[in-house]
Amino acid sequence: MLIGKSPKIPTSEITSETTYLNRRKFIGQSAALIAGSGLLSSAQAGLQPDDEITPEDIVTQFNNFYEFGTDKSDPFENAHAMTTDPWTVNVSGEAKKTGDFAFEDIIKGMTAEERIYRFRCVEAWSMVVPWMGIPLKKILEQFEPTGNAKYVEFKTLVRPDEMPGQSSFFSSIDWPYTEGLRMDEAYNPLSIMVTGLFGKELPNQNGAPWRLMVPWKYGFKSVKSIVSIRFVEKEPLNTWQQLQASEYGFYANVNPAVSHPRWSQASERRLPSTLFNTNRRPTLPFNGYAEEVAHLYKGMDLKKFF
Ligand SMILES: Nc1nc2c(c(=O)[nH]1)N[C@H]1C(S)=C(S)[C@@H](COP(=O)(O)O)O[C@H]1N2
Ligand SMILES: [Mo]
Repeated sequence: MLIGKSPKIPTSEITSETTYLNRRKFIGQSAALIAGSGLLSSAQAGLQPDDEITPEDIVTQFNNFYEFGTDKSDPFENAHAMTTDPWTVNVSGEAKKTGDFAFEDIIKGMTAEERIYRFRCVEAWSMVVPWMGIPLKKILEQFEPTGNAKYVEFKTLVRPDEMPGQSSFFSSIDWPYTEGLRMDEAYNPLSIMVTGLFGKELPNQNGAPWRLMVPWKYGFKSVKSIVSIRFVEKEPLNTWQQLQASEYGFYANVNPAVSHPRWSQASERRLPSTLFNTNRRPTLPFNGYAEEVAHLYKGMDLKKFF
């Protein structure tokens, strides 16, 4: 039952599931489909001619969600234990409207749009995912952030009895998983809150009931299962920077010219890949979205602000 958990999606905007099951479907074809369904052209921004949608079983069974374990298969195996209804979100900080809100009330009257985005993990694998989402700006504006709100910080649920990774002796993460964006990044039209994928409700392992998606940044910015939104004046300390500041920064813009200290970022491995066909392709600046976002970083040394 979608009501109360996910915004209603007009059927005209849902591409039939059988389309997605066609594993060899190229973006060229899906672009025609999008045009036919009247979606925004921004849905296609950044896609390259040889991009094709990653098979659904990879998108939903090869995950990073350390709250459920560190193996790529752990989230799919363990995340069903997370209860996402009811879901309360605390809004705080530099905004006129703060407090506890029911997830359904925040997204009431908003429509999830399909956005097919390239998705690049800092570990150098990549996918192409048909997300369903709501522009982040639309969501944040309703809380009327004040002039002091320079950044927005997001936090994931903490519930160790449903999230085995949070009570693991081996975890060095200081929960909750925390991320943040500069307000102008958050208000960029590419930034969305994801509530679904492949035309369906968002699976737990992908960050139900909603997660962030900023396609020009490494995947760790896209914080899952969000329960806290805080408007702040100072740059938030995000989880991966807190863990290893020499390897992970705040900005995390996809950048072939800035290597991770332990591996190059010049190329990426597009899933599905095998030992014999690693399916490597060059990394694109801002993950292919330079035209839409490069202006946000004018005058900044992106080797320093990595
Ligand atoms: N709460 C939380 N959010 C998270 C993570 C996590 O471990 N915990 N992993 C991040 C990383 S490193 C990546 S690559 C993406 C993976 O998203 P996906 O599993 O939906 O592909 O989620 C990001 N969001
Ligand atoms: Mo990642």
